[in-house]
Amino acid sequence: MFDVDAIRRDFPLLNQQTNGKPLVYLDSAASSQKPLAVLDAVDACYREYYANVHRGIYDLSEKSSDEYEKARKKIARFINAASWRELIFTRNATEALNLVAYSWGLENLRAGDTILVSDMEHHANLVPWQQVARKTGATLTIFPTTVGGLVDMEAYKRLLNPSVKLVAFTLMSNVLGTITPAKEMIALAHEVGAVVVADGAQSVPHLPTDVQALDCDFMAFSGHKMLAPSGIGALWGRKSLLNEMPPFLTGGDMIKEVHYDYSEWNQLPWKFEAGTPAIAQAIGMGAAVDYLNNLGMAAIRRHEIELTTYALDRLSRVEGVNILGPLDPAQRGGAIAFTFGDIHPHDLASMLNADNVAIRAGHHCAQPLHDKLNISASARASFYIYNKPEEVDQLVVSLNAARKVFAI
Ligand code: C6P
Repeated sequence: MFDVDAIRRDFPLLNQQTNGKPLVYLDSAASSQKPLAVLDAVDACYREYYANVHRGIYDLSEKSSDEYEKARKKIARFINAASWRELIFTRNATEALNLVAYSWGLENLRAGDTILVSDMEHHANLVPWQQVARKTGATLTIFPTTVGGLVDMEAYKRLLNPSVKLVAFTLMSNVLGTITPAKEMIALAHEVGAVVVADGAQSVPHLPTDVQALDCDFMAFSGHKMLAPSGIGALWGRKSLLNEMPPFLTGGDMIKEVHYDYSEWNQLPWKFEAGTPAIAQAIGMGAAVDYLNNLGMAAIRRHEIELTTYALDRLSRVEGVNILGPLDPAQRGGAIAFTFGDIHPHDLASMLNADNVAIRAGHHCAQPLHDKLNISASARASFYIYNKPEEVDQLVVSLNAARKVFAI
């Protein structure tokens, strides 16, 4: 039983009103709220055993290091990594993607090589590849989505050839909601010898994830979209690749030996974790994974499909609403971007805010996709484990009120 009322009791922030109107939080694709279990884990870290990790030969530091490494193991299991050594803590998905671009990309790409990315990528999975292409002389090629917001598999296959050394794409679009057919896409990319970088920022919080079954080479994700504190995320990478890669950042903790004229690197995963890490945040991410596991990722996905089905149906019946991305809930996640007549999404979000309904408006860090769709911005409602159908109803009521004000 997926008991949303019980879940909501774990999220004190959701239980608030402004001008007598209850908060309707529909922006979890930007960042999720945090349950008590995560707040308590972070609080306990600072109150009871906080110290720097991997450095102190005293009880507090050993406890802190243990808890930090326990969190890593939980998160590695959560995505079914073959080894916890393949799980590198980063600040967020953006830093994880930059790590691959600057470490693997600069070392392995050169003129004549192709980097292939989709047309619906978040800037975090596009701009680093633009930079690497500029620095190495490699060519950046974009593969398209169809009018319906699905990957154009025929075009993708046509663009794959032995010059393609790296393919990077999202597992779930933060604008179109599209769940990409990743397994098939990865197998096709491997056939031409390409390395595959999967952006799991939106998918890992919402879908069961198994990096071994997917068979990708790298996957990036953020803690803050999956109930954890901000400031912590992860890169999972295949050990054989990570072992060969140079460090991204250098300094303390990532070294085995340092001399004035040379240094040797620490083993995985610490080779890629320079400096004091986000200790309490990582421990909070471990607690978030426990919370998600208790609910069960399959049950979370079922809840999301139910809510998305309901929302797509209700929204599509609001005159003037144009939903972006696939309309089949099985092919998409719970981030629903839309335009509403000629109301600017920022004006719409401000009006909805007056009803205490929080949505996101703008290009959602996917400006090229909006350019392609010939729109400057969109509004986006996104759901998570604590959202309920009544909140979709409130969104629809507020949209209809906005329609009257803007006379569309
Ligand atoms: N998208 C959104 O509102 P960071 O900011 O590093 O935690 O995540 C970056 C990122 C990468 N890929 C995808 C598919 C994403 O959705 C995001 C973050 C948020 O859509 C904030 S812009």
